[in-house]
Amino acid sequence: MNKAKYLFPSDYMADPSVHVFEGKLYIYPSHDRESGIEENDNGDHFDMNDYHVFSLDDVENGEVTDHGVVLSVKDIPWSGRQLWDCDVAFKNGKYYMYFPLKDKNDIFRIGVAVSDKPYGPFIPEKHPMMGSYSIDPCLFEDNGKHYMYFGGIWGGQLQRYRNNKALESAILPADNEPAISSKVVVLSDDMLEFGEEPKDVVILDENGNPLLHGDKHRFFEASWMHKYNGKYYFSYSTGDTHLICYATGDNPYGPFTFQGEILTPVVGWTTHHSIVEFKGKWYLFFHDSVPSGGRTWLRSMKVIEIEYDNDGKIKTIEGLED
Ligand code: FUB
Repeated sequence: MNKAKYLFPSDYMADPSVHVFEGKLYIYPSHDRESGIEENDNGDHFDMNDYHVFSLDDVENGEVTDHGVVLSVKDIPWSGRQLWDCDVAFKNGKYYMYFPLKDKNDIFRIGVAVSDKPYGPFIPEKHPMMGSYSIDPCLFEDNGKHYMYFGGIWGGQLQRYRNNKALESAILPADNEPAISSKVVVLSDDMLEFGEEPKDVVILDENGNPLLHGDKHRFFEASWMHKYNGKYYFSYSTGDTHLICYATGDNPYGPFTFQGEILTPVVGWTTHHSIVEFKGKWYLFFHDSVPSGGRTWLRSMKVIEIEYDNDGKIKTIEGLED
């Protein structure tokens, strides 16, 4: 499969987080909609208010099943607005959906909702996770522990925090200062809270120095973690430079060394992905805004196979801008 294909042409879905549960691929996307809010740097135009779940049992020939609405803003007791990129983890017979949502003070928090099935419905907890902030949770299981990677700058509000504490006012670094990092945290045994203080996911260049804020490859949002041949691959979006990049490390906390670009810019401002192995092949799930004529808040899910070389380097996918 060397050509990207759209997964669900009949509605706008973005930020696909994909896992294998019960032998099938389950896709947990954001559900884009036209709410009439004008585009701005705060991302107010991404005004989503529910999630659907999708499944498929064969990427190349399978039918995509839409399991319908599994969680809505109106059912979340602490909700303000904007359900952004979610993800799901499995433990001891239960599925846990993690979602970023602005609370009633317009601050992004991360919430949890629980189901007995991978396809929901998911029942939200009464409060957001204690100490949670920012957006884009990604769940990764390794040696029996569940890790959450999260965070995003600009509209994702990560620049409002340092060392897990809210600042008096947001600070983006200067271009020659180290970039703001994604965060990683082990979850508590019951999966409902952080099990420790979140730590920085530091990305180093080939000389061992942290990537700088002015680097076009620095972290912006859309954290994803996967493991290939015993190595940990941290991948992410560079936001305003529109790339999906990756860095590798020896353990889930890093540090990670920058390796390269996985996906060059697609149509639409955002780019966001997940990487998963299924039936012996590796796939990149992502989105673009081609079907909506470039409207960046109306995105469509796609999938393409990825390839590694003998050194474990991922071959860059380019030329999907049209
Ligand atoms: O879908 C809303 C936001 O757009 C996501 O949380 C970001 O990663 C970007 O894709």
